[in-house]
Amino acid sequence: MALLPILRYPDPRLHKKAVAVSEVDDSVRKLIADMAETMYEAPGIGLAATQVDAHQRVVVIDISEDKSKLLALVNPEILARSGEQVCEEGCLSVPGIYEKVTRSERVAVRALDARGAPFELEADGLLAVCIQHEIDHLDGKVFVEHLSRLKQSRIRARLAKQARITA
Ligand code: GNR
Ligand code: NI
Repeated sequence: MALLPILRYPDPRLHKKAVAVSEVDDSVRKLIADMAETMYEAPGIGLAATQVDAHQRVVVIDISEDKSKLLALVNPEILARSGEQVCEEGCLSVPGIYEKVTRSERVAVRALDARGAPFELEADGLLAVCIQHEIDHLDGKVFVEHLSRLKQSRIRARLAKQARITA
């Protein structure tokens, strides 16, 4: 396993659209394992392949307290959605920034698992938020793009200032 570097907003590579995985082979399983290790180490509750500059439709999620429920989603698709919820979101690619985003309360998702077998999942609450946040990454969208232009430019300014301080 290996820790992978995480791209930081506003890196333009975060806006690439990931392509579907044609076959879940050992290289995809290695990507899943490395992404899981990277997510746990960060630590985060989700990670999309886009964030580690691998532009394939692969996501890992674990919202459990004890890091015991790793979920790997290959080619995830939202089949149905309902309701609305507002959650304060953060992102490993936008460190230190937390903002409220409105998303669907409940989603039904279809994906392939790490063996390539299809499965369906119904999620609500934080898991539903995380799935939507990660699929956005695969489509090249970072959560701050759900916010107003004004908030986005303030966030870019704050990140640029942080980068100057840590440089
Ligand atoms: O670790 C993460 N926490 C989080 C909190 C609220 C809503 C979404 C997330 S996902 C984020 C990890 C990440 O950046 N995934 O892409
Ligand atoms: Ni994110």
